Amino acid sequence: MRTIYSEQHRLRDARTELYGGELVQPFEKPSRAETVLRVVRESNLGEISAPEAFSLEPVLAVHDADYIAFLETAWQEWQDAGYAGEVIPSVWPARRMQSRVPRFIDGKVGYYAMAAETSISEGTWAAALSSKDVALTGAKALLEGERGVFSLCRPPGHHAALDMYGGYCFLNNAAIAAQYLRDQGAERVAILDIDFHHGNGTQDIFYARDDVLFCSLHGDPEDAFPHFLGYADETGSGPGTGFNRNYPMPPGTPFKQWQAALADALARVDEFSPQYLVVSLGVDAFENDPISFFKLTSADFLTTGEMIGELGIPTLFAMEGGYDVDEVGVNVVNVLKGYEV
Ligand code: SP5
Ligand code: ZN
Repeated sequence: MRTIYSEQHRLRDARTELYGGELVQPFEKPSRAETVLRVVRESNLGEISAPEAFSLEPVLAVHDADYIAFLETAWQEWQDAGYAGEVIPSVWPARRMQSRVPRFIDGKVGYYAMAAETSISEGTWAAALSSKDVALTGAKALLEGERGVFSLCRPPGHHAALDMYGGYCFLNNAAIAAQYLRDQGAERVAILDIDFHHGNGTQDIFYARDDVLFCSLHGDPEDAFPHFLGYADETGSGPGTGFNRNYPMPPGTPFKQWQAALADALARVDEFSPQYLVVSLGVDAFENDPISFFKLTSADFLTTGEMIGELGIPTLFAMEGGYDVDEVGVNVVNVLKGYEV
């Protein structure tokens, strides 16, 4: 399987993450992608290629133009305000307040953020742009006939919604790729999100649509980030009713239970008979992940890849989360190897 990778991901190297009331070194850091790349190489998964550069058009097909304009200038506007730290929101349009976009950067940040843990740093926008190129290059390879491609995206994307960033995500790489596949002629595309966290951004983007099926396995929002979306009764709206499937699971969930949810999600995907499948490939369901609470082992990720491969659908794997830096490479490559069996 081919891997698409860009060194530009290193431009996303924030100093701070708001965690437990402290500013700590971010869990989502450059060494994650370096480790994954190293294990891809060591395991001879296949060729590693650089992405092609795409315009903003496929980005604007899933994100609002005003949100994109905000991301482009947020760091500079924060500098212009004279702040010493990284961009962190301190105020939100909470219940019964206005939802107008304010002029000053503090207000804009609160408007476009869905979470405060994710600092915008210098270089974040450039890295996010390259991450979407990595995803789109993978999607293009599928259109050209490849059976499986790994887009080693960083920063990740599945928490980024129509007009919101957060959860370490800025541009929704999986959603951008899925929409691109649709726009290039695919009638139906399915997205399977196996990252530990609910893919609230992807759900948001496709919620009212019946041409993109979204299925997500994740920590119950009662207990896990992003807390405000991801319940099982969110099944889609209007024409999209029945085309959104959530599988929230409690703390301590072992593979046996997670696998049953995966089997159900895969049955839904099969029934939908999409031309392409996009997998939001987070491996933070791993038992030693520092911020998550499922109990999957490294071997379980191999089984996961095998189960996905049994569908026989051309698949784009887009990297999302996974924060045990020592094991993130093995876990990701196990999914990809399992798929190829
Ligand atoms: C792409 C992705 O995986 N994003 C995840 C963003 C999660 N950020 C918030 C983490 C809050 C963790 N709190 C966990 C407490 C563990 N003791
Ligand atoms: Zn995650």
